Amino acid sequence: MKILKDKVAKLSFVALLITITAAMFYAPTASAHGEKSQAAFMRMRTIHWFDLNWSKEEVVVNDTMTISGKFFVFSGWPETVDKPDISFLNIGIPGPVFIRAGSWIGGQLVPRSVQLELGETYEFKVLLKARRPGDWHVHTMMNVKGGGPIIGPGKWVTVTGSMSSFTNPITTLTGQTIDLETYNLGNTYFWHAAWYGIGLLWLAYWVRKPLFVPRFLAIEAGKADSLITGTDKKVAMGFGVGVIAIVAMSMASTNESYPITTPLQAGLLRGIKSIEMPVPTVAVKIEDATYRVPGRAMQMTMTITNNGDSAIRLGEFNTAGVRFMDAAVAQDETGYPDDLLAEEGLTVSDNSPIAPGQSRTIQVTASDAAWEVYRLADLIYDPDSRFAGLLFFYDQSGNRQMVTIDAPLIPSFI
Ligand SMILES: [Cu+2]
Repeated sequence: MKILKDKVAKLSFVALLITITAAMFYAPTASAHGEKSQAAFMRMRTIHWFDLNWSKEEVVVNDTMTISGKFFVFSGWPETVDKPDISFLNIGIPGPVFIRAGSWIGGQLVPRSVQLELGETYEFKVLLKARRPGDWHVHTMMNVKGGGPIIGPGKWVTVTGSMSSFTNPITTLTGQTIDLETYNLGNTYFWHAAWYGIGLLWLAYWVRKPLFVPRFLAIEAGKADSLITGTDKKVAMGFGVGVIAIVAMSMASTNESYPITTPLQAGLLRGIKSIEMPVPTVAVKIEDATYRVPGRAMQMTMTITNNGDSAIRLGEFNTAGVRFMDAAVAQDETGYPDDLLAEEGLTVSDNSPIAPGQSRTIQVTASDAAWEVYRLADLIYDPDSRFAGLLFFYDQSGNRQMVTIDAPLIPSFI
């Protein structure tokens, strides 16, 4: 009976080990990012990305591409999300399929976190170098401490070539040129294998002995002391001393080989330059906004007042990276991702030019499957159903003005 219990215990232990190991090595390829599952209010009321440009749709391994554009840090930032006091400009991709060779906000290199101000618009650029061939969805992204990664629009980019030719050469501060892709990789493999081996030896020593149930019974019977023999103590001490000796010796030899090391740099960059946006001469008041669930359309009644000196028309409504456009006024010429572009998604009851000094109340409908596909309509189930976005107005000579809107959204199920 005792032997049987022991066998079962050992087998269970081995099975557990196999399960854990399998879980570590099994990592299926993710085909999407879950960008659609990020709460709609997070995408609509935090960072508004616009004027985006992905410089290439196809890149060869080792070649570079840039993603550039602007983002507006929404003034009506939700109370439930920490303010972007510590933010990091990032790119949302499935793992290191590109490396980020550099990123800039307002022309300043930002390898660190930055402090962003609500209500400001910033210009940014990220330089990427292709590493792994495949079709990848490349998103803009802002990591906000206390707010999580806030994902921006994504576009499919194809990387061609072969990953084995990828190099990432850099010159260290001591003048040595190394390839970060393969630098000291042998060392990494060696230490992983070495510690794994030592761990297995340690396990093997103890697994030979009676395991859980017999040990439990021995302890219950008050014979706990008999479970650890003199040899056990010696072996354990040997392992302890050995491990400390290996760490001390390898640390000494590392210090000797690399006398100069600097820690990874961290810290916060303040005073990042934002774009001086002209004060809009268009005033927009949202009278009401409803979302019609069956029609996948949002309808807004808004009063637009033109305080400027040239006539203007509404050309675009942009929210969560989805662009609803009135093709008669504005078209996209940047190759914006199709699924996020509703070229004729904006219907305006009267979109004739609004003359200077004039005020007009209009019905604006933004309709596209993107409301459902991108799950923005989930907003209506929030306890604070508000939407927000950017409106772009154009005058006859093509000048653009940006106005932000922020209002409650009432759903309609009929
Ligand atoms: Cu994606």
